[in-house]
Amino acid sequence: MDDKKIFVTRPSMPSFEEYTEEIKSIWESQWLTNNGAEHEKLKKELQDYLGVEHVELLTNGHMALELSLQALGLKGEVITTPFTFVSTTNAIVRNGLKPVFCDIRPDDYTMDPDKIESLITENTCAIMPVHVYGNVCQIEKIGEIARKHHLAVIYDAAHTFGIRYKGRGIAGYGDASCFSFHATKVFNTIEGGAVCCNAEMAETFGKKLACLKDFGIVDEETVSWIGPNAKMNEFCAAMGLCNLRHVNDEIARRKLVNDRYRKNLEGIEGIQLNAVQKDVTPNYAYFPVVFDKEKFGADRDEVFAKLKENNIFARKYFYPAVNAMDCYKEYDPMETPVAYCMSHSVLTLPMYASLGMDEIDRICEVIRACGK
Ligand code: T4K
Repeated sequence: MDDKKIFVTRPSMPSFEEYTEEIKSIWESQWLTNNGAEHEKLKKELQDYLGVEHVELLTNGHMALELSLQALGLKGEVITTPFTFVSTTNAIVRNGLKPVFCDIRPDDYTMDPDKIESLITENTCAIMPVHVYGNVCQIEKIGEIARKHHLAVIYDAAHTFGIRYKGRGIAGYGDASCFSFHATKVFNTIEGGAVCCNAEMAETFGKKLACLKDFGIVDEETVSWIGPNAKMNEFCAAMGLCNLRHVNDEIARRKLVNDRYRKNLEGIEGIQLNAVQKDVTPNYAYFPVVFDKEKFGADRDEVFAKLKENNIFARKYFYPAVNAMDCYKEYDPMETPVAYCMSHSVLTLPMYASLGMDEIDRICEVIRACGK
């Protein structure tokens, strides 16, 4: 067994010198948080990079989801996917809204638009789909349904940094898109997140978000909403400014990792690799693999255990499906059978820019040895 542990991911980081150079100005200004200079600079640079008119920076991706729902002032039911990180659903429930789970597509694991309309009731107010693993949702179909039924669409875009769809930044679709800049993401600000929207939404929704993330304070004597503290601080923004300089290189190196995995695993019976989507410029955020025991000879849990024995820590993102979690026991996970099945058969393999080609070959060798 190789002694070196391989984790599902490692954060991308600038050099120590680049970061310390970036934070020098914070000592000069003694401005640590509350929309400081680094915050403002990052906001502007992200607007350009993501190709979107408004970016509101936040403490994390979860607060992006939670505050988007609050800023829209929604009431009732939100149609969402159970095949996601629990944050998506928690954001809905913590706003006093009711999640209604829609099943997913078997090839890219995103919400199945053909199953949305049957879930719409007079109480439905919004759809919250997830571009899971960086796979872009069926944007046009979801948009059409939302327009027909007057529903808001808030995308959980936590996995989708830098992705373009039909040549346009993914952040510009829907009423709002919520990003995570957590350490484990393609682009990180240590902890962080953002809500992105177009100019039209920025006027009301964007302005409200800016107040909501600061307790709902409008000015020194006016508090108009009940908000938390969800402001990104200067040290996180500085990390973002450094990482943004290298993010194209980060994605290019992830592509090499992706290609090596594909070369090793493509064509093996019983192994389904992630869909290659038309019109999408990907970011290679995750490398999900679905195992079919009948055909491959081993199930997901057996492969997971064998990898672990070899010091390779793949993860079962996303198991259990949210509607199978203890805290959501009022739901029946069998009502979304595709999500249920995927959550039992998917494994996300290690994926990060500095993962070595020899390490990928070793991971694939362990996987292949599990098969027939
Ligand atoms: N929506 C979706 C669809 C999401 O996936 C997420 C977050 C959110 C919303 C909410 O966004 P945030 O509020 O988190 O910004 C991780 C992340 O904490 C979470 O951000 C992410 N999704 C989720 C999919 O994965 P864990 O509990 O699996 O992380 P953890 O600590 O086990 O880290 C995974 C591996 O990464 C470690 O084994 C080693 C490596 N690692 C991790 C950290 C934190 C490092 O090498 N260095 C580090 O600093 O949740």
